[in-house]
Parts: sequence; structure tokens; C-alpha cells
Amino acid sequence: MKERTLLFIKPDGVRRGLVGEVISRLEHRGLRLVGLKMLRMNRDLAHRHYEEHVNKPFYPGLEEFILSGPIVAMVVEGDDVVEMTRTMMGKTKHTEAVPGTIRGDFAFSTTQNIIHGSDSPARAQVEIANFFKEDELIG
Ligand code: IDP
Ligand code: MG
Repeated sequence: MKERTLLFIKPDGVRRGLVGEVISRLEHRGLRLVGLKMLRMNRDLAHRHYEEHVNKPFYPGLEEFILSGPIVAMVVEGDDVVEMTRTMMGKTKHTEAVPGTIRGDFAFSTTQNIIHGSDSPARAQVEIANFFKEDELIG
């Protein structure tokens, strides 16, 4: 079923010049970009985005990292895109991410793992609204 998801290239991916590489993989897989922007997250947005993690021990380090530089946020559309992009991203932990996935090819840290992707269609709707206004998405 056609759906949308929220992805962003984290500050490590931007610093390491992996923006084009990541977007290429998504485009080559047949996914359609419907929104794209570079921005710096702030504390408020970080809290809203990572609300399920704010009380976890790793959150302070995650927040410091995610605010450490610009990110490139995008909305992509395709059939079953949430599950498909999670597969393309690979596992959260760098030690478990399989080669061929984005994290498996580029990540060498659990926190600094190149890319975020929504983990369910319901969560995607919330996250898209956190980052994009309706008129920034090209139907
Ligand atoms: P996900 O990004 O694969 O959905 P989540 O469990 O939702 O993974 O965690 C969000 C982000 O928080 C991860 O991508 C990673 O940057 C960071 N993170 C998650 N678990 C840990 C951890 O155990 N130590 C350090 N950072 C973590
Ligand atoms: Mg997650």
C-alpha cells in the first residue's frame, strides 16, 4: 500500500558527505522524494522526535549528537515504504547492521548511525508533521 515516511540523514552522515549516497540509494530503489530540507534540530524538536527515549540513559548523548550539526530531512513515498526503508537502513546497533544496508555499510557507532527512519506508519504521520508543513510536501 502506498504510504509516506520521515527519514533524515543525521549530523554524522552530513559531516561525512553521505547525503548524496543515501538519497541515491533511496531513489535507485524506486522511492519518490516528496519533501527535502536541511535544518538544525533544536532541543524542543529533539524531545518531540525522540519522546520514547527521553528518559533513557543514552538520551543525553543522543541529544548532544543530534544537535551537533545540520541534518537533511526528507519525506519519501512508495509501497510499504516504512518497512522497506527500515530494511534498507539496517539494525540500530552498528555491530548488528548487515553489510548492504546503509548502517551496515557506513555506521561505526550505535548513536552515530547515519540515518533515522520512522518505525511505523502511525509514527511516520506524527514525525512528518514534526518536520514539514503540508505545503512543503509535493503531492
Ligand atoms: P532506530 O533509530 O533504529 O529506530 P531507536 O531504538 O529508535 O533506533 O533509537 C533511536 C536512536 O537513538 C538510534 O538510532 C541511535 O542513534 C540512538 N540509540 C539507540 N539505542 C542506543 C544505545 O543503546 N546507545 C546509544 N545510542 C542509542
Ligand atoms: Mg526508532
